[in-house]
Amino acid sequence: MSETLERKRVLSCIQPSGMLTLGNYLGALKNWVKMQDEFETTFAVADLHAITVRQEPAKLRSQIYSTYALMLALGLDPEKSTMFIQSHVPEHACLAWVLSCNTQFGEMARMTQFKDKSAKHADNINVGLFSYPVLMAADILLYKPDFVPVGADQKQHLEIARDIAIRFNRLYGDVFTVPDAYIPKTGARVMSLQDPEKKMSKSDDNLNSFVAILDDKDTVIRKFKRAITDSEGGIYVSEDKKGVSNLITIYSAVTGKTVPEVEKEFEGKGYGDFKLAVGEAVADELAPIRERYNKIISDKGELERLFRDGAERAERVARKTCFKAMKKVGFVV
Ligand code: AQP
Repeated sequence: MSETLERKRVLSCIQPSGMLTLGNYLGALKNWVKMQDEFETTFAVADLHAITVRQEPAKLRSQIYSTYALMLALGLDPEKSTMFIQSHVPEHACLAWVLSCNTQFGEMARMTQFKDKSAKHADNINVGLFSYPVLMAADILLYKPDFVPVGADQKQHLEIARDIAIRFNRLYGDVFTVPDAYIPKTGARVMSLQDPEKKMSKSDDNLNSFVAILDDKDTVIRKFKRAITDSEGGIYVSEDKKGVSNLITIYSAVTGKTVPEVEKEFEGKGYGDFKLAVGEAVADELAPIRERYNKIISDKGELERLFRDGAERAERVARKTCFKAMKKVGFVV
């Protein structure tokens, strides 16, 4: 059997709900790039998910382009991976409906992200926000992946996707592969620079709380200089020093140095020097990405060709699974 046939399938998606952050990069995309050589990989820009929160249409459109372009700039390769925009493959919405009718209200009501997001967007607690995990289950199950890379915050949603798949298979026969969580060996959980109790998020209203991958050097350094630390002074990882610990995690992820090595490097130094070093290391890592991005985004025609082609490839797989599920529930297909 050829090596290609033996490769396990992996799928992951990212929402174009803002400019991608250092958290998205260190926690997800940096690993996706590595996975391309080991797995058969599928990556989507999850625009359907983004509208669970109110988006300004022109801004959303531009963020969809920039998210796709940034995925390319970071090293995702359409020759190696299927890369597409979720709304270009209508089977996502179609399967989500079939799965919605096989998911219980009570299961959705337990989702902590719904509770968090509805608290944050109290003026727009829409049905899509509530049933978001069913759409996520459809995103996953359509491509029959063996693994789905998930951060701690998405674990509950993968669990529900597994439950939905198992139940559907039991009721209607074998349609879906039940995927496992993939916890990458490396991959940092990056916290907000302004509130290290919260994860760094691209949709945070406080622009100083996150570093966007496309921020220029001065902005990156300024944001790190303003990062919340503490008044104790030592540079080491500790539960009581969440701000400093977060900066150490970031520095370690960017430089490849271990945490003890970082602690040793900054022994006896002040927060000012430390923050500057983290800022410079991050800015140096991001500079070439920004350069590649600027080139890619300036050729819209090529970008469109790539994502249309990706959607065609994705749909060939998605259509098969979706038709099978539709047939099983009794539709005439
Ligand atoms: N702070 C983070 N640290 C590590 N990993 C992170 N991810 C997101 N933030 C961090 C990982 O990035 C991938 C894509 O995430 P997403 O954009 O689909 O949704 P999200 O997790 O909700 O990311 P954001 O930035 O917080 O978006 P908004 O603000 O729109 O909700 C996922 O693998 C995620 O774990």
